[in-house]
Amino acid sequence: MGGTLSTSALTLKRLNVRAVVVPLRRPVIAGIGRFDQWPLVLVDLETDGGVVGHSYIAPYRTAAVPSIVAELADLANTLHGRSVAPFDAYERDLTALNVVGVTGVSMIATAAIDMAAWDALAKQAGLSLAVLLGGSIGPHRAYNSNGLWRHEVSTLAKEATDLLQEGGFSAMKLRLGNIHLKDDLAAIAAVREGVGSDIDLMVDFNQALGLGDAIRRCHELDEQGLYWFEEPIAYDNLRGYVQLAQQVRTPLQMGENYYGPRDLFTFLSAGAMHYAMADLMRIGGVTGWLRAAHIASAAGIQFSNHLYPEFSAHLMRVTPTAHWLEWVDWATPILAEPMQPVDGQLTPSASPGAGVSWNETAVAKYLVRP
Ligand code: SMN
Ligand code: MG
Repeated sequence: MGGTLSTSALTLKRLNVRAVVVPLRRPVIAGIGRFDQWPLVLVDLETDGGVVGHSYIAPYRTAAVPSIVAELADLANTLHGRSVAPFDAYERDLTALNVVGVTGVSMIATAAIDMAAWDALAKQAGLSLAVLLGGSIGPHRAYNSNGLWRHEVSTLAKEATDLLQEGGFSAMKLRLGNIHLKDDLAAIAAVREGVGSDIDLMVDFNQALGLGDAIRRCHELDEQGLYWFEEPIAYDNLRGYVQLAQQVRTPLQMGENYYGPRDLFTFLSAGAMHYAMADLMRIGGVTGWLRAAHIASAAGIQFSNHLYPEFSAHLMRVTPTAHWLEWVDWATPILAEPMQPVDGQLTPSASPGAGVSWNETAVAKYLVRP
């Protein structure tokens, strides 16, 4: 990592990690499980000068929080007294964690620190994160992902109408992957009954199907005018995705479960999908996103986010093939200044940093012991 001629003015003093479990307005029910509430690990990266970088990550399972908090404590030890340099930290963390694996908890902890470090750097510079990264502030089209889970079909038409109205949206995502085709068709019909056919309707199978069933199901649904088919089969079934991508007419969307930019490279270079997305917690924070976004852009593949709309809205501004922003408001209960969708678009915070800070009263209310 060539020399130490110049370093950022920020030196890490302490990493403060807390965990909250917040309520969800609508339970998340998908092929990967049911989640009635949502754990968030909150990271405060305190620096000598008083600047504090913030980030949160959401590991789905409350029971997984202690392992992530423990890994964050491990990484914090390696950072103490060092200059805040996200590139260097990312490389150092993953080199150190190689011995226990560089996916899973290792990447999640690396990503959480990386995001907080970028937030601190942007605050120190007095710039919004998008601007620090060389971009500008502006709105980006979003789809409302706050509902349409795999619950009772009779509720879907009304819920779709609600989702449309929550922020002037014209796009939303329905979760499919029922055992029988007729139930997937009924869910699509219910959404269309609620909001008509003019909206962009993405569908997400959350890895529910085997390859054979997926080939059949995707062919059967190809006539439905859906915007994308997301994760029909197990996310790591590379050969299966390559076969599916050659067969379906509706574009395949993949990537929320990729750990680090190389996973994206592997699937993209094999021709395994038509659209890509990244989840900041798994792709490796801001540093991992930037690398992944440039791989996607070089391949000419449109790139979306998965969750984390606050940081992702900044990163879309420096993503050459930026596609759709996924809007979820799941961190809103503990954020001091939550984002607000307007006319189906989201604009990153113009304040210095990423715009993620805590409503401490709410944090105290939802705090859990890690
Ligand atoms: C999803 C997100 C969060 C929890 C479960 C499922 C889904 C998505 O895959 O892409 O929004
Ligand atoms: Mg998904």
